[in-house]
Amino acid sequence: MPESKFASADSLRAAFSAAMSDMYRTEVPAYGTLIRLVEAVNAETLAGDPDLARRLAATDSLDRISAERHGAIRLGTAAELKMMRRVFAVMGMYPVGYYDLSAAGVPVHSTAFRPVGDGPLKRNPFRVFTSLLRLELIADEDLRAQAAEILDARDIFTPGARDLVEKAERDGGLSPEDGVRFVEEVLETFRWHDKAVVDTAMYDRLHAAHRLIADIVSFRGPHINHLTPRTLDIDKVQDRMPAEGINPKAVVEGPPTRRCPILLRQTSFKALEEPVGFVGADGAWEEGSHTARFGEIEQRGVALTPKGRALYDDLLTRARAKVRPAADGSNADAYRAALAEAFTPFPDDWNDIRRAGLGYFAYSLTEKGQRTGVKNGDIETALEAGLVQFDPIVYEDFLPVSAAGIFQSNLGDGAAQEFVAGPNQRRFENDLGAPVLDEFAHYAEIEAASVRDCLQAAGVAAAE
Ligand code: OOG
Ligand code: NI
Repeated sequence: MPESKFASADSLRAAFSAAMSDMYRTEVPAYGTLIRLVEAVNAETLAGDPDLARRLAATDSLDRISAERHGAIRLGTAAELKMMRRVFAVMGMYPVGYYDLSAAGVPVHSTAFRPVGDGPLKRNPFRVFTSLLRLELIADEDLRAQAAEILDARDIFTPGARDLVEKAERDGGLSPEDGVRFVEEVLETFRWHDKAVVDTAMYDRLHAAHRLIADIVSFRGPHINHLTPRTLDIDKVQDRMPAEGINPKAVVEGPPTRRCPILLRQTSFKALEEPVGFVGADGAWEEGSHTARFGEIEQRGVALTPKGRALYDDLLTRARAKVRPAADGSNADAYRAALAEAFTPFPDDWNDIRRAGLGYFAYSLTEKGQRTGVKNGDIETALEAGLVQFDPIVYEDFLPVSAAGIFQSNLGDGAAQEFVAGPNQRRFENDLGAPVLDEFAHYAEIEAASVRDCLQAAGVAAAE
């Protein structure tokens, strides 16, 4: 079959993301409320800032501004992670970054499956933050063995999904008809199950070991635990959640409110307690509940260099040493103030950030640069002469401290736990069956390519 007969990976990802959004809105009505609030605030923000509206219209598609940017799942075994990598690859989503959450008391490590490159990100930015349980962090050996046995007995993928992944790998793509089936089959893996595969006694033991372990081990599949649209004003959405009847987590994760946004800010409404049937005697279901699913929002800024990231980490640590945000929100104002104060050393002007080597930027020729070309190959001189301009490169990845904050606020205040384990990227990549892409190297290459393009295009223009 010629390549043009295949559904594009971007279109499959777009269809998958839309199907997930529909399913999640139906399953979790509070999420539908959040989406409506985000849409309202985005519309207000655009109406109040025509300049922003113009810039966004040039780079994004405005009608999809509130579409989901990411979701998250938690897997139980290496085999599940490996297969998930193959599933996501069909939709043009590749593992980027390694996140060790054990440092923050969560017994998982993670990557984000995401589109790589400007074109695919623009066509559909959907990514899935994917965590793998670190069973070795369960201290109770007997429980660890039982949990492993329960996990080994399940298959989270439908036979149809497995067949279509093999077909896509064999043929190099899927026909549009197969693509439709593929999305339907894959969606099943992310569906909520209100019947557990364990009895209450086992659930309670898993839960006592860690609430997340119960969430991963007790069900037939890794239900999507949240979806995350993009907001243009995260502080406003956070403030307005209570009036809409949804309960926000105590504080917005990430950097403080700034003129020049950096990295990623996120917040969520707290996970809902939902009814679940546990395996009872004689085939009966015992009524109980489980708390896992929530809704989140995000606002992204410039990707930071290792130097910028080190400064960010240092300032965040300082703020948190001063005020540790409590899950009940009792010191939220004090935390916000400490955060804002801690970040004063971080420049809040694009050119200062750029010149200090703290962020990644994409360079392009100005109109004048296109006319006259760049005479010498120095980008700084060309900038000063108004031949070249720069734009921040958006951070497309995640932050371990923020992720831990999102996990924790949905696990309850008492859930923090100490684990004596370091990061283990090699083990993770082994389980994944592939290396993860280094996000810093990736952003550095985007920046370098933009410089090359400028100078080359300029060379061509000058020679004409
Ligand atoms: C994932 C939490 C991390 C984010 O946005 O940082 C995450 C989870 O709760 O499974 O999604
Ligand atoms: Ni998230």
